[in-house]
Amino acid sequence: MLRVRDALARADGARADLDRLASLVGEMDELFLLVVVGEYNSGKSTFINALLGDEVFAMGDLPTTRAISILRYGEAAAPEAIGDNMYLYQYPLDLLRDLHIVDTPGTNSIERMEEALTREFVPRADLVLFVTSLLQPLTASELDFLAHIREWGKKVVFIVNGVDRRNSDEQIDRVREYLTREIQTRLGAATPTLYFISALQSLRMKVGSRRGAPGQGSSDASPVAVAEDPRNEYPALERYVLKTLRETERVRLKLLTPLGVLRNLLKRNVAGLDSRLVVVHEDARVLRSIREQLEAYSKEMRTDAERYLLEVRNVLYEMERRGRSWFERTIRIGNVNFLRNRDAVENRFRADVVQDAPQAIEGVVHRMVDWTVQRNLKLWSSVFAELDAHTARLRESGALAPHGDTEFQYNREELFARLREPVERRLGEFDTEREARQIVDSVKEAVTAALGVNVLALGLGGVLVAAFTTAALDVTGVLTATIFAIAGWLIIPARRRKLVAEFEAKIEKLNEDLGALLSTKFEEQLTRYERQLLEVVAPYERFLETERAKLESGLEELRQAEREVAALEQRVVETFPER
Ligand SMILES: Nc1nc2c(ncn2[C@@H]2O[C@H](COP(=O)(O)OP(=O)(O)O)[C@@H](O)[C@H]2O)c(=O)[nH]1
Ligand SMILES: [Mg+2]
Repeated sequence: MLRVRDALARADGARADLDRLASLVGEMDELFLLVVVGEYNSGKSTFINALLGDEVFAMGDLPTTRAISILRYGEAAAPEAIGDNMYLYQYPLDLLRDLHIVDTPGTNSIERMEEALTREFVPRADLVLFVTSLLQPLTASELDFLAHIREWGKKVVFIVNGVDRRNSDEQIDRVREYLTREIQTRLGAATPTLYFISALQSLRMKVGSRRGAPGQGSSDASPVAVAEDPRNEYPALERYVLKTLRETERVRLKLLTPLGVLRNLLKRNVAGLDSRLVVVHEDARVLRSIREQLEAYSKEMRTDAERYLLEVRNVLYEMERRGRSWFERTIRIGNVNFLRNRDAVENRFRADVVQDAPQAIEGVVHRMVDWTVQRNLKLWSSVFAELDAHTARLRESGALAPHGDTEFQYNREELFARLREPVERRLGEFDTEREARQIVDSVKEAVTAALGVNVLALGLGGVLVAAFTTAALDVTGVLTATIFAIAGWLIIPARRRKLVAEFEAKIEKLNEDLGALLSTKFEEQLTRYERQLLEVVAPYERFLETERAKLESGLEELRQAEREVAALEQRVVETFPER
């Protein structure tokens, strides 16, 4: 029991069950509890009074017993309240030295609270005496209550009260047959033990015989023959309680009580943990799907980035091609005057070679960034939709309802709120234009720094124009310097070849640098996007992982305990066979 309690505490078991286990340990030290249940007015109090041979409990036509009444050995005294809705009665009857008798509020009265009291008390019973009436044997509510008792694995002895009200002896036989059949089929129980009695008759007889024999006072109540009615089985029932029960049955039942409670509790909790595990798997599936979406997004973005970078490379390639033919055409002896004019050369180079390459590249970068940002927005939207749908499903299935008295429900609800909130916030704050502008600006800054452009140029395009012109200037600078070299005239074709080669190298480097830079920047941005989403999801993933581990080890412990309980029950039954 202690082990199960600990395992249950670790797995966030229901508080009520933890309390139940804690008190169960204490209850094992207590005397055998004989608990009398039945609908109100079925004669429970009268029966107990008959056992005592005295009118200790109030009897009446209305629901009279409002609280659990525990009767134990002691000098007769006024009942004493011991806790909510529980009273302690004392009576000097020898039988009570070995067991306590409990009178319960009747079931099926309009006071549902009273029935609840009795229901809650059932697990403590070592033996349940179920009082029903001959005139109305086994009502629907009785059957329901019996099912509840059965859940706790209690032994039940049936008392069919009021045989004095029978029309004929056959009626008793018919009811016996009926009850045996119904209890067997409806509750799947073994042949029930039934006693047909008249509690009232027997009480009267015993009280009468006592009065007739003064001096016996409050010693043990001796069985009294109710000779008047041979169909009143009260004497047999009394023998069962006073003798059989006190001798061997008591030990067997007393040992089976905590085992039955454990069995019931384990069964429910195993089912509970199982369904929580299903829930955890369900949540984990949603998170996995979010991760998959993120992965798909990243993969798609990387593929698209390559395509965009290829476009950039093509622009540069075209420029390189134009440059080559430009050099072929321009570096000629006939162009000496033009070549001397540095500004003219620069302008012509810009017009003929650079052309709109910077704008084209800027355009590609813009498209690429816009696409990335747009798709990121879409990713967050679909994550949100996924969470939303999941939450709706949970709510529909009642999983988020605050019914659970365990930590688990609370955590789940809270974590879901925590998971939704940043997603919702991100979506609310999503400004695709601003975000794109920021990324393009950071690309621009990086290009400025990497290509050593010293300009106050506006926009990425301007920076690129400056970068290309610098590259060209370097080349034409060399050109103008060499053009006046003394031997220059003679070696122009060779010089031209060298210049073209230098230009090509420059462009190639520019191409490489720009490509590397763009893909680094892009990768940075993508990683930032991935991190943003993972930061939201990761805590919940960790929670689910802990929860899963906790549930699985809890389940294993509880299942092991179930096997041990079954083995113990087997041992008790074998050691103390039923008579
Ligand atoms: N005729 C008859 N009346 C009974 C019998 N047992 C109890 N009663 C009456 O039924 C009423 C309810 O009995 P009581 O013991 O208070 O029922 P409880 O509500 O189950 O405790 C009382 O008026 C009793 O006198 C019985 O065997 N025969
Ligand atoms: Mg009563």
